[in-house]
Amino acid sequence: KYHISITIALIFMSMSYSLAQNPLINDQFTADPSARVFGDKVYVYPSHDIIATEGKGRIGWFAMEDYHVFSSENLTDWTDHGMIVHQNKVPWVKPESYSMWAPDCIERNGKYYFYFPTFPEDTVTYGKGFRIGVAVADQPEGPFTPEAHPIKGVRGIDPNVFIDKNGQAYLYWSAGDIYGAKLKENMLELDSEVVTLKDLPDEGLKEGPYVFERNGIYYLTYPHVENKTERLEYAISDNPLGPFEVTGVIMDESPTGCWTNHQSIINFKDQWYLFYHHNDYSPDFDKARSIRADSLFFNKDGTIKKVSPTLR
Ligand code: FUB
Repeated sequence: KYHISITIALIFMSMSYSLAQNPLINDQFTADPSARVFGDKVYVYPSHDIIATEGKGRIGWFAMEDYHVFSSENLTDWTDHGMIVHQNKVPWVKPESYSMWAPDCIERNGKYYFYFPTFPEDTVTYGKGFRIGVAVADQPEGPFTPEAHPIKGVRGIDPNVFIDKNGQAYLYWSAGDIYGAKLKENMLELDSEVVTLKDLPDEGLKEGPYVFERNGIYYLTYPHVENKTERLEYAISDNPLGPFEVTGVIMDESPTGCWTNHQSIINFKDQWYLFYHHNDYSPDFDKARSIRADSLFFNKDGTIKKVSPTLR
């Protein structure tokens, strides 16, 4: 079945060069896009989906062994800067865990901090389940040097970092609910207690936090499963750690059944954009996804207008 999926994917990919801008990357699977504006370019740090095969990941499940970073000056032409972090090159990572899930990257004082969740090798020291590591670079495209240990006090997936106007940085992540804490100036250690972000919906999985600020409003955006597939929702607050008020839907559930979605939101050249993913190139297997972007608009009161994906 997966070989058929791959064949279909390759056919779609070869057709795509003459088609529209979405999906953004056409020669490999990409998911969970974390978009950032660094200088005059947009950089996207996605997960890099591959198809698991015997001895290489868990067949029928997500499989990722590394990360690439892509940049663009116009959101149409993308440069692949190549592999920036590989599971076998991070000291604390279980070799060949194929679980390099959704990352994020942020700049502080001329350094670029790349956050990624995956499984540790030493479960006695780090426990079972996902931990979150950091790799540091002098340029957005690397080379990135991984830290020797995952971040202390953090267990979960989908790291997201937000730096407030006063310079305080925050780390967010998910583990069923969404959690947050202050980060130290060094961006490598927590600087506060971990809080469970309130008041998000009680029911259903919430993951993929992405926080941004606009006109004094802190927006916490997150995929939430209420029905069958993930819907992109948001909540607002006047404080980066909440409490938040559930405010609306950014993108409805996938009309074609892709189970996950995962977002980031940036302002580039005075236009807001939503980055997200869909399984365009793998319609029969929703763990092989492709990143997309569409314009995003706000209402006068600061609420977000729903984005309709430009699906094929
Ligand atoms: O890519 C693996 C997982 O799927 C991510 O961590 C979640 O946000 C979902 O997109």
